[in-house]
Amino acid sequence: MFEPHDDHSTATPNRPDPDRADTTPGHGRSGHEISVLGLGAMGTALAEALLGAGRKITVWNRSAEKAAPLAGRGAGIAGSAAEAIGAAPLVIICLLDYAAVRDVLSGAVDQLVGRTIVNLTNGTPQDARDIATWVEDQGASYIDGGIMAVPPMIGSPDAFILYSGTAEAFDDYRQTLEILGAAQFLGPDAGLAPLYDLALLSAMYGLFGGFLHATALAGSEKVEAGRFTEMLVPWLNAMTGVLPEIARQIDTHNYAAADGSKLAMQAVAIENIIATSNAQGVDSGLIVPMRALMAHRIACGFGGDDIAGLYRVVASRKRDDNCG
Ligand code: FVH
Repeated sequence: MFEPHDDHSTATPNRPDPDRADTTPGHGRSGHEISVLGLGAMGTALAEALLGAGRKITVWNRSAEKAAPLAGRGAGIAGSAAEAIGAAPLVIICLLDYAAVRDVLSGAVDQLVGRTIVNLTNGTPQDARDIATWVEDQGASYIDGGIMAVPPMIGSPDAFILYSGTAEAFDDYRQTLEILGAAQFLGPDAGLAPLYDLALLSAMYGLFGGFLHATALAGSEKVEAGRFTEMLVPWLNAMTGVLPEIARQIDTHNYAAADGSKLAMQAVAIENIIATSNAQGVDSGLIVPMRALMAHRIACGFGGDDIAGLYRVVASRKRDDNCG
């Protein structure tokens, strides 16, 4: 089943049909410019932002009922993923995982030729590289993306999205992609966007993990999370201000503590955090690995390093190789 948005039917293009041709009558089979596959929290936000910018879109979701509110706003509804892919030259995919993406694309081989696939699903660099090769073998262009925003931020100036893959296709559709959030292109290797995405998310989870542990520790003496957070946020803001200096130490391979905050001193504080967590009945699982990293670096003879010295330990999985 396919419910066209209008009746400007044209032949399916056999090559990507870029933004610069947006004023021509109709791009896909129904004149729709963009198809959005996946209407979870994020896919819905993406579709709403495109509709809000006046774009003609076709949407598809495995559970069809999620498409109904968008149909009410003028989106065309495709009855299958293959129909959605065939309906527009630009196809934006935002599903739970790459297994779902592979499922959906492999059922639409005949529709892929000439499309540009922008996959905003979270995955690994290898996932992205594998699927890029497969998609390109089917005659389509591939761009991988990492969304650095939560759904309510989509379309706002705070959202940014990382892209990598076919540069020409990205240039063609940059204008459209900028509707969703600031578009940052990282290069032709499709694996780069997921690599940056996962690295940024890793920093976020470190922050959230530290926040949860700190709040639980304060909470063990009935300090309310809200009250504690009033103190925590300015402290963390001050600490993020130190990150560029730590990055400089990493880039110059000069890890010596210049300001007196030596690892040998910090290891005592970490030990006290763990001992206090245990004494207060708080799980110390989030902080214990930090102690192990510090112990290793100190055992290598680098107790005079700043926290930046731990980069040497983290950056190599082989502990024997990172005492340099
Ligand atoms: N929401 C967020 O905060 C983050 C922000 C950063 C980027 N992520 C990534 O975006 C992908 C989608 O996330 P989401 O928030 O939309 O996730 P859900 O609301 O859980 O929706 C999942 C959609 O995937 C569909 N789906 C799942 N499995 C399959 C499958 N085997 N075949 C086809 N579709 C599938 C699901 O369909 P349904 O359950 O409604 O039928 C939803 O459309 C994700 O990679 C995040 O990491 C979001």
